Amino acid sequence: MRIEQNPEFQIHLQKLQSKEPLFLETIYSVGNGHIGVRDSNPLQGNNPNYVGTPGLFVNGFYDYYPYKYGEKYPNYPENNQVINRLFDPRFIRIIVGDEDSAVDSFDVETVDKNLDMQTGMLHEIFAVTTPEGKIFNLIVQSFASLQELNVYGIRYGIVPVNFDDNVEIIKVHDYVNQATNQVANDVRVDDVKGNMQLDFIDDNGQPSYLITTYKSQQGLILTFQASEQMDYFKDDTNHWGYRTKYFAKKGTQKEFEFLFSIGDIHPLVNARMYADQYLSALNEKVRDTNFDSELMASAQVWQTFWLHSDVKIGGDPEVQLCIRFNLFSLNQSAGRNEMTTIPAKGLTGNGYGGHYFWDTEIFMLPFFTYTQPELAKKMLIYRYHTLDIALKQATQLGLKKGAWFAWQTINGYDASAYWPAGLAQVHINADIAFAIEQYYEVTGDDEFLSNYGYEIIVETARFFMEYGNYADIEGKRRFVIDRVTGPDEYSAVVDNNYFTNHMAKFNLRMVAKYAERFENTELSRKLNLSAEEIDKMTQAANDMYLPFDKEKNIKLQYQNFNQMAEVNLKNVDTSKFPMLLHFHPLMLYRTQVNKQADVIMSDILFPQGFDFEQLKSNYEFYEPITTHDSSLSKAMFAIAATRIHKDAEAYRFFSQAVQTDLQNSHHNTANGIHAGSLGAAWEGIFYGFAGVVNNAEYFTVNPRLPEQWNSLQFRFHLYDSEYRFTIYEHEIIVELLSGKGTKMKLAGSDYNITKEEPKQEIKY
Ligand code: IFM
Repeated sequence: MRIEQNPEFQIHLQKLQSKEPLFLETIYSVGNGHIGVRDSNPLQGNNPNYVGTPGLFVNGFYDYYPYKYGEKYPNYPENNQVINRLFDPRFIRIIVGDEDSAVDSFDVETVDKNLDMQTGMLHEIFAVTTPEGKIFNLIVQSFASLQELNVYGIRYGIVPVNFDDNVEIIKVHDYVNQATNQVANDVRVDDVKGNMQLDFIDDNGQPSYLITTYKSQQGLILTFQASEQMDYFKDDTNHWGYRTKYFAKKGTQKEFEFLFSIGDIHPLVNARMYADQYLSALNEKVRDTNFDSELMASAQVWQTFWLHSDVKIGGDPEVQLCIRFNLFSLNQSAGRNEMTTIPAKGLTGNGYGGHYFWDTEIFMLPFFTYTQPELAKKMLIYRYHTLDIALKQATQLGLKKGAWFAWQTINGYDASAYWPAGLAQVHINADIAFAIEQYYEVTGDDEFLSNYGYEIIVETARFFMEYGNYADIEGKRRFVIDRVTGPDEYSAVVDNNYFTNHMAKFNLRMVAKYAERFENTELSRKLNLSAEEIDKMTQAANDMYLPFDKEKNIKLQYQNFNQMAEVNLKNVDTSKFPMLLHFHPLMLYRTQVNKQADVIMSDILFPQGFDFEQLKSNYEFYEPITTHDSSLSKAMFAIAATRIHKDAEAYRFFSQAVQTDLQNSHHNTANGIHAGSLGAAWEGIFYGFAGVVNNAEYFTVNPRLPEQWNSLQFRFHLYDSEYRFTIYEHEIIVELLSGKGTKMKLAGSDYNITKEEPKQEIKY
């Protein structure tokens, strides 16, 4: 199979405005949800003075680092969890004559880079000059296989430009705790170095390692194979590797390829005890194969991905490229083993310690739920695997019942050192329940609901029953949820955050909605869920206090929001953005300044029967006081703007959101992609410009394309079927591609898309 390179799928260096090396390390990362490899300088990636964060991330492979608190109160997390950065598999040592890249400083200039998103292959050319002036081109091709998630391949080509001489290639990886010279004066970055141990596994004919963590007690096995012309060696200092020496001729290219097999994560004892067994399984994956055939197998999986998940935009090539990069990056980051999900930075950096947040459920999963539901399911099952921890966490913190999911975590335990913007974001519980219901509404997957989903729904609803209470407000008995932090992180520990209460209300209602089907089942016995408890939940949902300012016709972000000091953002010095890096948190919390969409989030997530004027008031009130310092914000305002027909603003916000990483618009892509923002951009298209509303009873599409676009095309799954939508300014074409079809409301009218009538062309 040969895949023709389609220019629309290439991230070519020339197209990028920034050429800053750390930014490029992120943008040109390759990954597959199990691993991610940053795009380091291949000759210097293991140099202690190298400025950057080169290396390999394995999703879920982390260690604990004790938090040092000035004042530590009960139940603060003892430890941070930080994703480990393993050695840099791109690193290679090249000796030209008597000059050695590991000792002498070779000058490495990037000539060109291209990431082919169709195949997942990164192709790079470097011009390398030795101190004595010998020049050679180093061509590097690499990929993380989507077919075989353990496999990473790299191929080096060497072409002498101005010399004939002996060249020696040495590929050794003998360290794990690599220093980073990245200066991180930013609360969003974890710059811990790592604290792993690397043991060589004796001698099975290729370099193989057991890498273990100290505190989290994890282990993984890793091995790599070289193409035939390389010799396996083990030197006096016990370093295993490959080497070869040859006489290089000017203008002649010689290639060397390596396939890494990077194992799954095991408990440390198992990893030690069964090392041989795990190793032989890993060997299987790279034996009797080569770079090209593994790349082709992986490229085929990428092709399938694009077939089902691509979004085609006519008339806006820049946005087109950005959205493709976003979808590509999301797919590169998605955990596929039910024990992991998507870190906020994907597997492209150690920003936020590699933690998982609500970003996954609210901003990224919708894309997967509609286009690769089986993958969304796996990531939701990850949450199920942390349910016991969430139950334990709730009781440890003093609640009688319910699950209190971690605000940010890898292993399920909360890892937020700063609880006002961390653990206090209890909306995470309802966010997870929301994503479960959304997955269920899109797939009708009963088995998932009974085996995993409903239990989470019940336990998160119990959380809100425990955390909230009744109070008299404006002469009425209301269910209130006090002392929480909503999505907006420039307000903290507030009473009755509209978004949180709204989400909790729906979480509580879900229990009754699905209760009947679980009556007298083993699950209901396990949950010990009585009719009385369900009634109380439903009652609390009905009595939920949702603060509203009638005069302004706005949903109030929280109960006392109107009392906070007003700030005109136009008067704030632009060098003070993002504000979180310049102001004490209290100076933000006491004002009406927002970091990100908050009230607007509930309008976006619950669009059914929305009130145009009300949404417009919310938008016009909240947008001017929002800094959009969070990359999750603009796409949400774009959706709201589309719904209230502020088309120019919608496009402006959307186009800024969609380019968050490719244009480095938050100036910190160096620390990793903003995976939530990339997913939010897809939502901007799906819920915004295409106008999709799905409330299980009806699937509706009400498009409103930006004037810059001639057309929009995408596919998605609904129940057992797959559809393709092609939208023009005044026409929707819907095609049933598989399955039996369903009823839909398209541009205000009802249609029945069936096998017999699989295509409809609707003028609107
Ligand atoms: O989850 C987000 C939060 O909403 C804003 N601060 C960063 C977090 C991780 O992306």
